[in-house]
Amino acid sequence: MKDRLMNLQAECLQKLDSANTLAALEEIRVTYLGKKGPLTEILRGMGALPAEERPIVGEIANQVRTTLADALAAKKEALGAAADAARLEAEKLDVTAPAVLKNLGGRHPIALVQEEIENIFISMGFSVEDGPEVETDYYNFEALNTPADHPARDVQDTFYVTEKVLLRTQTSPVQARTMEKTNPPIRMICPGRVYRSDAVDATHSPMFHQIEGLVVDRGITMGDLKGTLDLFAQKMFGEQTKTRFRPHHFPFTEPSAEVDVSCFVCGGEGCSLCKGEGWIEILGAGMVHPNVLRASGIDPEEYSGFAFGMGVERIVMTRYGINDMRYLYENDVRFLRQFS
Ligand code: 2NM
Repeated sequence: MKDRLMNLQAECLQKLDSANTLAALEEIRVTYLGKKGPLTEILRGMGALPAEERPIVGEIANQVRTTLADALAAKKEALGAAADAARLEAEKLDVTAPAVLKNLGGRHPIALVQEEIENIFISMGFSVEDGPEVETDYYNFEALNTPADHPARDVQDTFYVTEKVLLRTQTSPVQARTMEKTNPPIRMICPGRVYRSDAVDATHSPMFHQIEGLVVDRGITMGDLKGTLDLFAQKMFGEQTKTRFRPHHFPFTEPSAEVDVSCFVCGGEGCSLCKGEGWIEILGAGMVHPNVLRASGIDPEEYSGFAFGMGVERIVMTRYGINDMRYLYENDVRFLRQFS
């Protein structure tokens, strides 16, 4: 009986040795240690043995069972560790390897120029504000001293949603809203989309981008306007840039001016960019009309202000020599890639 037990143990250990899957281990366990296995059979049959052999066989059988159970457990752990190692090896990846960058996008030139302009004004202490693109007639026109019979209010020029609600034609309603809710001093710009009922061509689009600025405080003069726009022009187009104010009319400012910058290509000599003029028109500006201040609850006897506005597309086109606005909206990657 002892020999049989020792043979069983040797046989089982040998099989364990060559087993290399968890399934094979389980099969070995069932075969040797299972309820129908030889070891169970021997232990069950002990009653038939002579009394003096029982404790001896019992002890050996228990030893064999312990030995085999331990060997099974050890092998199971070894197989598990090997499987873990194999999986780690198979799933290994180099997190420091450079990524494969396919068709990486870039910033749109309108966004680039808008941010550049924002940063110039932020550096002068302006805040950047925004407001709704779907506006009321009040903020878009009334509050900005634009009377009911003004051509800008014509349905030909403006997209109306209802009689009193429209797509803003300028970003100045944001300034009216800001003046209404903030006490001076105010120094702000408002970049954003505006909408006008224009047919698409090389220089027109029914949607375009504006940046308008506003400063309101005690004692603000046209000198402050000139100084601010001079500094802006220098930072935007180069240190030697000059500005030129030409008298103009806007309903929300008085006096008003169109503002040119000296040509950054020829410096004022005249070239193809400035069409021989030496100057490029980029801004409208003026001193905020007393009616505009009053409409927003600011006393024009105590405060004065200046405001200005520019079209972002026009600046992008001038800056990069783009002769057709439609390129800016077509999103052809051959065009866009040139800016990233
Ligand atoms: C321009 C030109 C001149 C302007 C005026 C105002 C406000 F709200 F203060 F009345 N905001 N922007 C303004 C003045 C805009 O754009 C060509």
